[in-house]
Amino acid sequence: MKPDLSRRRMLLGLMAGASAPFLAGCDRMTQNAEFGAVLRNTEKLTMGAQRLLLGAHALAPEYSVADLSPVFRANGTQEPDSDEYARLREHGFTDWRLQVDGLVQQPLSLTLADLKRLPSRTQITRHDCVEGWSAIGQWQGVALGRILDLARLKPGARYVVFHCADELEATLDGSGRYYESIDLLDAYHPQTILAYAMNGKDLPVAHGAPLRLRVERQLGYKHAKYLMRIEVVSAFDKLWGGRGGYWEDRGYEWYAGI
Ligand SMILES: Nc1nc2c(c(=O)[nH]1)N[C@H]1C(S)=C(S)[C@@H](COP(=O)(O)O)O[C@H]1N2
Ligand SMILES: [Mo]
Repeated sequence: MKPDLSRRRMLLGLMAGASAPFLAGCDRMTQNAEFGAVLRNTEKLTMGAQRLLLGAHALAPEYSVADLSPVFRANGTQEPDSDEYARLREHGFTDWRLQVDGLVQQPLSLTLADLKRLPSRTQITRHDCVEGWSAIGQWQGVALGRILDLARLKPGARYVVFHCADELEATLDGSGRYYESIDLLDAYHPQTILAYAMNGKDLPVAHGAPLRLRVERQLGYKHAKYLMRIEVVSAFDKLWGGRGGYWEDRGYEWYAGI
């Protein structure tokens, strides 16, 4: 990336050169029609590449405190129905750990305090549920990319799987457990955070305490609540229904772009 950017700056400098005295020596070169055409084409190529990249990293709109929804509906599981979760909740989630494993060089086991010590991002965004409702909320948390950097990805890493505490459908084999997955592009998106606070307070149980995913350019069901474990994988086709998520296994799209 760096060489491209400095090359671009150099080219822009050259193109502005006609009026810059210290570049006067270049005038003859830039006036040469052929050389000018090469410069213009390179510029177009560089801009095209940048636009492509920017497109992939486009930010979801952010709002102001005045836009916050007075009521933010809770959807899906409102409280995981397990003794383990009840115990964690009773102890204020001090015993809770976020496991980070799979294709990483350094598996992690992080407390809520560990996560809160890392630099955080706060964003006010609109949540869009596929069922046809939206709400604007403020989320604070740590960039998922930062956690992945701490764990150091192994070659072959392509997707991040989120394993949740709740079973949305009671099953004997565990296939009713909520899970989700995103690719590394979304995982490293600047607005993709592991949120521990909502509207300025600790994340309420109904909204995924103690930690949930915010992946702002996708629909609500991608935003896994009640995170327990993050697993880095090369493919998710062997996991549960093989479609990369609880709702995906039941027919929803894996890429739920808004
Ligand atoms: N673990 C878990 N995560 C989940 C769900 C769920 O049932 N369990 N529901 C999803 C759906 S469909 C939506 S719209 C949002 C709802 O988030 P909210 O309860 O904070 O509104 O969480 C998503 N993440
Ligand atoms: Mo949803």
